[in-house]
Amino acid sequence: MNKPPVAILMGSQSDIPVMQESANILKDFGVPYEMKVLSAHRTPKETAEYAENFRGHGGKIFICGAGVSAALAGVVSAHTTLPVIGVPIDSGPLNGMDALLSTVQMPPGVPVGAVAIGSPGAKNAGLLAVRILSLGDSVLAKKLEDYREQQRQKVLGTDLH
Ligand code: RP5
Repeated sequence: MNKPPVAILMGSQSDIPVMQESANILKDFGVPYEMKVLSAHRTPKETAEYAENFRGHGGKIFICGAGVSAALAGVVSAHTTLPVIGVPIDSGPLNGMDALLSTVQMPPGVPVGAVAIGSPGAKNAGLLAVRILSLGDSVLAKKLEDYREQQRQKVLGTDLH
């Protein structure tokens, strides 16, 4: 049990600015995480090994971001039975549509929960991870209620003239 509950993985160092959105949410909610660059295509053995060992070391949820032919979330899901959230990154000439389809079109039996392309998806991936963890954590559940109320107040406080 030496791993934090959430692993944020990404296919390249160039994905860091987008995946930082997931990290920011986890920080805000006080959820420990580990962030690593691991590529399904460029470091396949290391990726498989990491995915296989994460649960045994206390890990609970993967957030995987990758661009272009984005195989990372799917490959991680193939090597674990933990929940995997996939973030399609808009890093290629197709602006993330390629990564979206790669991430969302998983074969039946190997699930990946795909979120929106880019930073909004990375932010929601962090929130989704917090929601999953809140199933067994009443403190996190209360923080999520507070977060939702803050969003409500922000909308209601917007006066247009
Ligand atoms: C993907 O290729 C990565 O996830 C990244 O989004 C994209 C480009 O990678 P780099 O060429 O910047 O390393 O595998």
